[in-house]
Amino acid sequence: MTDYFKGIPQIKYEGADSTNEFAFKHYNPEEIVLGKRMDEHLRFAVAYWHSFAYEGGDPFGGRTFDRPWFDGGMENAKLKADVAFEMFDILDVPFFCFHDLDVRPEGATFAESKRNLEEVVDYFAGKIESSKTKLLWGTANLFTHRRFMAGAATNPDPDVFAYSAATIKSCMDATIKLGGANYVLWGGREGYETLLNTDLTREADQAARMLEMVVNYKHKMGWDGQILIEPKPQEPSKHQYDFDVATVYGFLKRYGLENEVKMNLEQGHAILAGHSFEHELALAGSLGMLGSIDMNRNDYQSGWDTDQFPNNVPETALAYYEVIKSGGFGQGGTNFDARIRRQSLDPEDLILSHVGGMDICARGFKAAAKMFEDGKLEAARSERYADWDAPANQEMLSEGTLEDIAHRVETQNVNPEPRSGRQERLENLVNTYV
Ligand code: XLS
Ligand code: NI
Ligand code: NI
Repeated sequence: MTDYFKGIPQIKYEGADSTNEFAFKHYNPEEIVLGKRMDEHLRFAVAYWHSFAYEGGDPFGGRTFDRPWFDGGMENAKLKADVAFEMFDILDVPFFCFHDLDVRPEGATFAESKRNLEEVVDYFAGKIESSKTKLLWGTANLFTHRRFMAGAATNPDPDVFAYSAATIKSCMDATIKLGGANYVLWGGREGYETLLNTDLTREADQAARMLEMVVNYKHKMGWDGQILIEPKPQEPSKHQYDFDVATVYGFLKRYGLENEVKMNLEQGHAILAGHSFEHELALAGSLGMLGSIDMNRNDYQSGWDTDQFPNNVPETALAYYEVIKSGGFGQGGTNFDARIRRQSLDPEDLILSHVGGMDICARGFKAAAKMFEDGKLEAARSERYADWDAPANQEMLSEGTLEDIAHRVETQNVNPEPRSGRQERLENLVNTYV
């Protein structure tokens, strides 16, 4: 036991009337909703990078946090792991997620970095054995070190492509060894700073080749985890290739990988792409591409990817509604890709941010479940399209030709009568749940 969280109790569900800061008011892991426990629906995960590696920096200033595991080598990596698993335990969170760089010291060579990762992974494996917390997903950090400044798979330098492939292999090995459920690829620098020096055709082919090798390796290892791409339109790149769900789907189709890869969707990234989170989720659901989510929110004034904890029930309700509609998470989950603000210095802040986030998600989820069970929204949606059931209309979608349709419109005097879209009525309906 470290003494990092000393005095902080295990967080328990106490119900909506509780005034205890260190308690869940809405997230009751055992509560049965839609026939399943809440913890099995939501599958919460803590993001290692934000909670244990983030130092409090912003573009104008460096470290504000004072964590005893910052700086230094393997001893501190293990101290960090000890504290991390203590936090998982306090929150009773079923999963965590990590990048290689979050958990191990960077070595002087690739081989040394790999050995460091293996040592930490062995340490994690020991902890996972006696912990309730498992690995939701692993990933490689292919964006922080300067070698990746012009991309990883899409770099003009083939040595960077090779270094990235080797890094991905070691991170997939770590994920598989730890029993992870998914492997995520987020290409923060797979894009460009200026088109003037960029060959779009080559870079797309390189990205596809890397992904194909990842998929092949997954199959070779007989691993049943999901490979997930996480879309984001920009930041840190001026333009990122995996812009949004639609773009990623087009890319996967172009290279024949659409049945091998799904997506990890992030609230803040959807907003940066000019969409709502529910748009991205609905489209992924419709394409059969929804794998997992990164839950957070951006600051709506600054326009940056500020990775704050969610705190808006109506927004999370609409997001979870789409998740429920597409059949739930399966192997995915709700990863808090969220960090506390740089003035939130205390160990309590780390805990209570997650408590609040989990409660907000639980409220949103329960509202969404109720809305789904009642079926009124879906009934209204179906009714809007009901005329398509008529045989003459079905025919337009199958063998009808332009000439047939033109003939029918003319001879039967088809004359469309506009109908209300009822938007406000539907908004009112949704507001009865949230
Ligand atoms: C950054 C991304 C990153 C991925 C994992 O914006 O959200 O945190 O989730 O590499
Ligand atoms: Ni992000
Ligand atoms: Ni993310």
